[in-house]
Amino acid sequence: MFYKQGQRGHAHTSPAALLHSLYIFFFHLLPSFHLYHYPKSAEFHIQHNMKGSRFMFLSVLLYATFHVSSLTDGLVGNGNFELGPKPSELKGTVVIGGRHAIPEWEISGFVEYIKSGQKQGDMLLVVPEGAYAVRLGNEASIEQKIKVIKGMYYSITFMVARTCAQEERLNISVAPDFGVIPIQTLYTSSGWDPIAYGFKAMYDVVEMVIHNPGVEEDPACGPLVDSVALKTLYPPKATNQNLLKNGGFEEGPYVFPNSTWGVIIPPNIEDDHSPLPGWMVESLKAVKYIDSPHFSIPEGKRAVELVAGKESAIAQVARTIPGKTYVLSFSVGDASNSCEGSMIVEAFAGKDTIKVPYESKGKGGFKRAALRFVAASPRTRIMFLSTFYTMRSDDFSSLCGPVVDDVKLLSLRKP
Ligand SMILES: *[C@@H]1O[C@H](CO)[C@@H](O)[C@H](O)[C@H]1NC(C)=O
Ligand SMILES: *[C@@H]1O[C@H](CO)[C@@H](O)[C@H](O)[C@H]1NC(C)=O
Ligand SMILES: [Ca+2]
Ligand SMILES: [Ca+2]
Repeated sequence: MFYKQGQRGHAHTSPAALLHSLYIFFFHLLPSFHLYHYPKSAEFHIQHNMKGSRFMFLSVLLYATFHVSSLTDGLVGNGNFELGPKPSELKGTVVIGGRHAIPEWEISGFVEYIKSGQKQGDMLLVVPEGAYAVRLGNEASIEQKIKVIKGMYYSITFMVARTCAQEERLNISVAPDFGVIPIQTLYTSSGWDPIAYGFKAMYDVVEMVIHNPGVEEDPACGPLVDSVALKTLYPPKATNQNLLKNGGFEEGPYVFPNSTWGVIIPPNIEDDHSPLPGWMVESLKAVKYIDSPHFSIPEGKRAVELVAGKESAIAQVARTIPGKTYVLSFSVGDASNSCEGSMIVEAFAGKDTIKVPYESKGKGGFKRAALRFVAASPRTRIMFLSTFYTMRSDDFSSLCGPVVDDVKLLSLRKP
């Protein structure tokens, strides 16, 4: 859902904040309910486990809270930069009107306000959404203060496009978290990528800063940024139905409703908070988070596409009992995005591994696979990667790969 600028503020009026805190409060009180963070299952579990008006009240409250929280999901104030500086605050494209020239944002350094269709030399600048975006030149940054709930997890999704040939990077930070995201590999051929970043709110008001740390000869060289959106994350817990958290990838970053490109999840840095709760993106390159309105998804509404061969992997550490036998089961498929050919997904559980071949016709479909193993230690690392790089048959500049979804880890009673 997109919320027009100004509306976000209403989502944080005190009743909403109160309900939100109540949610956190009850969440801590009720660990034994196996409370998934989806409204339907929360209701279901509570009504099934307990009867009586007190618990009906709870389920109503939880239901209400979920609805309130969803109001916060969407663009931040003027997150699409459609509101711009006054003509007097611009010199050509360069914003010269001071820190507050772009409504809702605070800017510094060499910031340009770019209109769609504008040319730079022979190059036509692409604006990902609407008619305007910003370009962050040398040492440029844009920041916005956001009201959040202290202790909760959030993800930021924004669109970024490279405009010059050299290496470009962005440092996105919400103190004390920060992540430096290289904008070298373009994962989509549209010229821009939706990128996700996760953080844990340490204060009630946080400062989100997007900064280009580069210093180039041409001060205007730097990435274009547009469509900055925020989503609250509800990190799911492991249950006795699944020893892995968020095994179906249903909880994850904000996906723009009309973006057909999925969302790029860059590799985590140490101590980072993943925008894909439970999972870490490892290695050098990103994975792609895909949604059911635009892709074929094995289970539920979300899944992960391994787009960068052995250079990207997703992992999670599960609690296990040494000597006990476990079964790791999962779906391997294709996203119905013209990603064709022989694919292999490698799954790891500690030192045990399985290679799962999948012949993709690029039209959707999946199969189940399972790895049985005996745990060697109290913590077992579960990891998935794709053996090969694959390119879309309709678009040789777009990386693609096998889809992984519905990952389950269970212990076997009789080994
Ligand atoms: C999505 O579509 C809406 C309505 O057509 C439009 O206002 C918005 O700018 C679009 N967003 C993106 C990211 O393309
Ligand atoms: C990124 O930004 C954070 C917060 O402003 C800062 O502490 C960190 O040093 C920056 N890192 C780089 C590589 O620019
Ligand atoms: Ca825009
Ligand atoms: Ca799923």
